[in-house]
Amino acid sequence: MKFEEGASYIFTPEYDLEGFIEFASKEGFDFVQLSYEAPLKWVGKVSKDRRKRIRTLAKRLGLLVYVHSVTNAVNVAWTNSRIRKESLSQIKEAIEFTYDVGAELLTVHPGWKDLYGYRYPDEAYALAIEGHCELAEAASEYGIRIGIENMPPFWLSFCVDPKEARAMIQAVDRENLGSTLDVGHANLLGAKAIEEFVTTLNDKIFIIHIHDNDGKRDQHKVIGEGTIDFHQLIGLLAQNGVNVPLSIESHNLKDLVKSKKNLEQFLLMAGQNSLGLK
Ligand SMILES: [Mn+2]
Repeated sequence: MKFEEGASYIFTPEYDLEGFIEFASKEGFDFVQLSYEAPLKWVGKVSKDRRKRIRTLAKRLGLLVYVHSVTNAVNVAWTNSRIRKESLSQIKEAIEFTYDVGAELLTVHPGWKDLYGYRYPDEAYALAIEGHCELAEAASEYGIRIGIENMPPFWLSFCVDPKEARAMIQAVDRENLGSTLDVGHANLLGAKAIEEFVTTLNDKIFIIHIHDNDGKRDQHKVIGEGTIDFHQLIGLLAQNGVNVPLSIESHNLKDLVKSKKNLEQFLLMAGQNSLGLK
């Protein structure tokens, strides 16, 4: 099994999309995950022409592209209906951006309970499901899949543990909607959680976000510098036939390069253990 390895750049104040694509190509990544953060100046303002140039550049360099949707202040479960409408509209813009840059998979967040959602969690959950159905339908018109990401166990987010993640995907029940499995977030639930996610979600996992942490905080550390057992993770993926892109999420380019090197060591080790990996 050969996994695609990708670079994803998060929490960065500057966002040079073309430069990032060139960096990823130079460092031998198979794909890039671009973040669409509409309210900020860089991505939301990317013209149609520039999107086309990005698509052409990635194609010329042989890189696949995946997209992470706007997340800041965006919530499919807002109980304030006008703000919720704006959230859905920004995620739909992200779907269009995904299409324009030649990608076919968009990661979104599951939504969370706001002030009233906290008091009426069933109603908030119903809003989240209805919102994801609407988004899945909008995405299917572009031939795009949506992965709902599992979140760290903080705040009031939906889709934190494997059962919740599976239940949300089943409730939406659209072929083009599945899971973005973030193993760093999963690790915050305990050592067994990653395994439970892989076995529970299985063929509904569309892409994996990969980074490390100490099991307590969502640190986005370099792979191998936290408590995640990557050797075990790769074995699990192979045993379950989950051959999906591995998107390394780092704070900076240096960490991305280090993480890639370490990930390749883990892949190599797993291969040596006769799990059929290459
Ligand atoms: Mn993530």
